[in-house]
Amino acid sequence: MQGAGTTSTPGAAATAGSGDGGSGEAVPTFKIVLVGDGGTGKTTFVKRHLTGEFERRYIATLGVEVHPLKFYTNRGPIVLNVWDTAGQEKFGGLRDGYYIQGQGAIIMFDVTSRITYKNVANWHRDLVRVCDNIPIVLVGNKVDVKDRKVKAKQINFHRKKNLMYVDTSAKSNYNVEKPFLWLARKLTGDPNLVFVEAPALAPAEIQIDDEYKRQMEAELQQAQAVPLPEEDDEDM
Ligand SMILES: Nc1nc2c(ncn2[C@@H]2O[C@H](COP(=O)(O)OP(=O)(O)O)[C@@H](O)[C@H]2O)c(=O)[nH]1
Ligand SMILES: [Mg+2]
Repeated sequence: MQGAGTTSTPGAAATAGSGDGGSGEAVPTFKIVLVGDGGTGKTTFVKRHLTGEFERRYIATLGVEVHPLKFYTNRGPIVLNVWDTAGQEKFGGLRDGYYIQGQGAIIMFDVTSRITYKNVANWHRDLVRVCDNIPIVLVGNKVDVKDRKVKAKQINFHRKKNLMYVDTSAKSNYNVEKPFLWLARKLTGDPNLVFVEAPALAPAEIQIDDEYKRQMEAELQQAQAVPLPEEDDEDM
């Protein structure tokens, strides 16, 4: 860590009230909200990370499950408390209590369902209405499905709003740690932060072959290199 000025790092305030894991030193802890349409794979995704499964707690008044995901980084451990709904998003928006004091967010859609991508704009609007200026990752899940309906070149929302984008497959563990690595870098203000231990994950239920991964990564890279179309929100 740097000397002077560390108290004003983005994560400093978040350490208050966090557990010390028995070491006597507070582990920096951040609230991450997970949003997106029902059925996109949010719960499956957060449950891949076994440390969060172990200590998850249910907040009955809000109908929320909080998964404390612990990551070991070159800067020491950090905990991302990931908030997941009990399914309320299927019936409309979420209450402000879900978003309040969110320090980072993941907006998930399902690459096999166009409507879930269209609704990303609504989730983003609801989120930033309460959480102004927090790091947000857009996640396109279920990329293991070959009949993909939302292709890399159609995914532009993040480029207009300055979000990170990640392709994931929760069922195969593909890229499931990547959104958290990006958030951890933003929240600590250290772009060079790395995970020094691979997070413990539930065993993959399906496999994506390496050739298919390479192809997806190439398509994503190409799509990001193309200049943004001017008004393409509706023309998917
Ligand atoms: N093929 C595939 N199915 C997935 C993936 N992630 C989740 N699912 C399935 O999508 C459905 C909805 O998942 P769930 O986690 O309940 O979504 P949530 O409503 O957003 O929490 C379930 O049947 C999951 O098994 C994935 O990466 N690939
Ligand atoms: Mg769920």
